[in-house]
Amino acid sequence: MSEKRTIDVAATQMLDKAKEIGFLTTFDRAKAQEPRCTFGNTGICCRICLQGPCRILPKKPGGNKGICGAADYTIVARNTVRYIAGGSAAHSDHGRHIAETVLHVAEGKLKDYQITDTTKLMAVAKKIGVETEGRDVMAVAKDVATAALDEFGRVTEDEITWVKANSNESTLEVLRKTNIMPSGINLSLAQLLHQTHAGNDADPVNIIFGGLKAALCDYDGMALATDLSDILFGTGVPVVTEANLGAIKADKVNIALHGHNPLLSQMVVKAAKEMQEEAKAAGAAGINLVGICCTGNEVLTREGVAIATNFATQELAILTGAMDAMVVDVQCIMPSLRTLAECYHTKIVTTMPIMKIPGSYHMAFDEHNALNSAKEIIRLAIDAYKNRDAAKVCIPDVRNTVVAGFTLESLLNIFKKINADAPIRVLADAIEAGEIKGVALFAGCNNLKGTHDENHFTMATELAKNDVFIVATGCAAQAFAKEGLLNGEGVKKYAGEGLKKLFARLNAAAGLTAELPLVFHMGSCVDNSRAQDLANLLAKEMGLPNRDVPYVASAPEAMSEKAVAIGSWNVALGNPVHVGVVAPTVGSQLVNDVVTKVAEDVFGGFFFWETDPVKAAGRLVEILEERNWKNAMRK
Ligand code: NFS
Ligand code: SF4
Repeated sequence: MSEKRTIDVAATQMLDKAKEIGFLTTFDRAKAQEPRCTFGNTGICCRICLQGPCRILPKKPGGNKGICGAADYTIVARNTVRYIAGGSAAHSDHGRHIAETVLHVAEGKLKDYQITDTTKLMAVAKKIGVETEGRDVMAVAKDVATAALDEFGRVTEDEITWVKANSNESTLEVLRKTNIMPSGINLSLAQLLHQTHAGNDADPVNIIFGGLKAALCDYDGMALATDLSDILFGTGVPVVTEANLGAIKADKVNIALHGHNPLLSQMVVKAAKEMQEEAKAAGAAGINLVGICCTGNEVLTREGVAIATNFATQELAILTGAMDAMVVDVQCIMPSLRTLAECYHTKIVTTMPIMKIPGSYHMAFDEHNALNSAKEIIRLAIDAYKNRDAAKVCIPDVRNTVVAGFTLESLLNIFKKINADAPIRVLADAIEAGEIKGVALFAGCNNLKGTHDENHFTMATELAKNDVFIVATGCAAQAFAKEGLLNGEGVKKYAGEGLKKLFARLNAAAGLTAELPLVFHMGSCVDNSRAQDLANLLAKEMGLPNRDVPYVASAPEAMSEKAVAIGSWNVALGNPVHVGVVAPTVGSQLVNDVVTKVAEDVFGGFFFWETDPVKAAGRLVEILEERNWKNAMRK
């Protein structure tokens, strides 16, 4: 574990403050976990049945086995794919919640939500084969939402809709041939849990393929979540805002939107607009919303809400002493928030039936009464503001300008100004001319096994220097936002000559008030589907199967089960994937070889683990160069 805690200046100030006043943060707890148990760390501890835990020494002469006889490869494969099941369940359940809401809007049951983007609705309907001609918007919305909900319960041989509709034919062929094309989400996840039950599948390759099927359900769930969120709340367009703890304002009622689902955070944004006067009546200059984690990315993309911080530093937002309420929904919310909040006036408000923290406020969010629910939360924050202790307020004066809101649509709108007929040609031309090497997606979390945000920053600047066009989502995008890579200055400081030339053309054409950023923020983690849409489009335009497109992905600080699921579908869809922490597959040479080597032969995509960010970036550049070289040779 690295001694340096973070590269984030604001976070460093807050961590010093925490030390001064004797708060233990997640950074302290991460340190206290060292040294890690090697069995767990490398994936060879099995706890799948009550006879366990069985810990395996794979190098022991004669081969070491679990009590049931499970070998290292079975145990490692089972443990790995069970991460995928968890991640896929989380993403797709989020998608289901949105789909259900769209259905209820279409049925006229919800007064506070509307169908906002009818253009996107029609585009999605066409894509998945829902009739649009001469039909009423609500009828189409109902069919699209129903199609999305059908993804969950399907138990037939039919193929899952969003994977099928979004993927290129050559990719689908591979998915079918390898028998990992899912039918229903619930079915695949249940089957995977069944497959990995004690005394069931012992074949590591078969287990991994079951895992990839579940990973495709993760992709499906997030693709429909993205589509339906855009339909409900609008498809983001470029916005200018700011990021880091300096976005918290001493003179305002501060509310952090933390978690993942836009159903709640969008309503809080709407309610806040209407309630500025109430905050003023309480003596504040108004209401200030800031985002943490992916719901923050959702409202950044659609509403321009500033980013406070990302996953690892969520506690530090409370340590500023100026956070009046933190409203959370689901996923990536540290239970420690409550303990910290107790030392301040901050109210932690949980809102979802499956996510409560003992001792915090629970205000059940009711879609039927969404705006009022949001208003109640804001009133709680205004009340808390009255109890704020000014002497405890300490907000780091650190913030960076952020230009975000780059959904695929908004990116293509910029490209369209250069090439109206085939906007994606703009990228393809730059690649084919050797001006840029390709596209890299940065996704994923923070992981305190390394220095917070360091891998993100170093890798992105290295790739930019090597003329790679960069898109980002999730906490990776938030790291870049905080570190000043989501603005035009980032281009001047870090882009290589080729990339700079492309930016000059894009800036001249874009006609935006702000210069384009070094890294294009595509949204939350479910919006990794937007990045895959970009890869698919690029593949088509360049006349290549996905496995040959100069497109790579990286999760420099992967943490969650969701990140494992995302990485895995990226591999299945043909993308090389870097992970910046050593994955718990290394306990079995066989499993590790399958996911890092054999996968490439089958899918074109593969994993590699590299904790050194300079080496990792170097390897990604090599991969892009190799793909370009092979493509040139084929011509
Ligand atoms: Ni993705 Fe986004 Fe962040 Fe990781 Fe958590 S917030 S859904 S899982 S930690 S990137
Ligand atoms: Fe041990 Fe087998 Fe049970 Fe795993 S499933 S805990 S290896 S006995």
